[in-house]
Amino acid sequence: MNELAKQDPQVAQLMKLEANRQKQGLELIPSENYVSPSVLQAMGSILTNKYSEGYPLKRYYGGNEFIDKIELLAIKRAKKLFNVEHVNVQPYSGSPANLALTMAVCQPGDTVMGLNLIDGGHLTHGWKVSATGIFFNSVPYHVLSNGRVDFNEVKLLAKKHKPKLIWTGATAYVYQYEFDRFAKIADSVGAYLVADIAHIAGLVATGNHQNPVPYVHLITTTTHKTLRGPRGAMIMVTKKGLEKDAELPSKVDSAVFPGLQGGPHDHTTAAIAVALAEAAKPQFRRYGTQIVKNAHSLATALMNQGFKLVGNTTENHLMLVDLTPFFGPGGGYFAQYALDQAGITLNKNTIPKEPSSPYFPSGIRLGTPALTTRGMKQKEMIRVAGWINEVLTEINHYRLPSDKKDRKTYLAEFRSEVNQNRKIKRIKMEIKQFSRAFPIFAW
Ligand code: DSN
Repeated sequence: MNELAKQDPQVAQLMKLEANRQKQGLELIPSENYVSPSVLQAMGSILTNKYSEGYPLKRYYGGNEFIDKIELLAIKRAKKLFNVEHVNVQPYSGSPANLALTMAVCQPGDTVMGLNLIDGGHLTHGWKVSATGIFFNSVPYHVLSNGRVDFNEVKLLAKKHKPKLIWTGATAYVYQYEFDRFAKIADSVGAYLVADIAHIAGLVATGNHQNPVPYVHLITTTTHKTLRGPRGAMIMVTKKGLEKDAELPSKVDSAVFPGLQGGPHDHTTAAIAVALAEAAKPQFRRYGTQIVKNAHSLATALMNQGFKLVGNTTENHLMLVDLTPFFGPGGGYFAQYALDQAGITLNKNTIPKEPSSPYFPSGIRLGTPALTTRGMKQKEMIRVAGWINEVLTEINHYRLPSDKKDRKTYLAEFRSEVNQNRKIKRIKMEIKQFSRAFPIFAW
């Protein structure tokens, strides 16, 4: 029996159940992945015992001889992998990284532009309830009905509002981010341009996405999505960034610490270093290519089953399905819940020109990074699309009540019916059986 199970059987049992859920289901949330045993080992290590406020060789605590080496190694690996001039590996995760970046180049009240949340953008690109929208003047841009960024609007807004900072990047965007087009606009108004590559970092590292480095001044990324590292983040400064503002590295570093954070999470830093070394290997290059092939295969299979995909395509690792033909407005909730019961995890998500609301959106978002880590290929994607179709066809008679008062009872009945549905139970068993052939640490 391991130590945790002996000392705290309650937590150990819950962790075991979660491990089983991860093993026996199909993970299609495009921002999730499975880390390697090495990353896991670095993360769950004695490095968590240490305090290291400050930066390598300039700490406010003693005893950082080895921590300094670990952080410097992570920085060196990140600089090499992404071909950038400066890297800060200390942000706790993507949201603090994005707030720190905004603090680094903007004063409170300065104007920032980012993709509107409902259109697929991220909270920290200036959404009104995020600190980045509360303390800064946020001017969001939008997508067209095909889901593509409306570059005419970006141009007009940038000219009118003269933003200090423009974000590119998204959480639910099925096309390549067009860094070159953004750069023309940002440069024309003298704005800092930052690429948030959290979703696509692994694809950028493997050459499966346009590289932002020649076009942007700054890059932020989480390290746990397609990059397949621990839950953390990095802020990077490019050569173009240094040319615009030689102070950018020190502005970024002091915004992270002491501006926003205290001591870095040294166990995460070590795990980031490990993940960056893995991402530099040839098998990771093959992994990046396979993610995109799988996404293409899944998108095609879904469309062959009659699903309506935003943009009728995917150019990266994720796709958005417009479920209004299935459920009318607000059906994302039904789809997410029923698929979850069948062992398929994905997100309910807004679609362009969303006719309902973010909590009851009309679409779903799904992607292939995690299934690809398990070794699945195009053929398996066809099977996955088949199960999604079976589950959603089974529940396509549900409709979200337009009167909010009626929703609680209706949804409780929906959940109870789905929980008892024999077909969904049967699919769950099939998926459990199927998943056995794809162990989580396959590579
Ligand atoms: N929460 C992440 C996602 O799922 O896309 C973005 O931060």
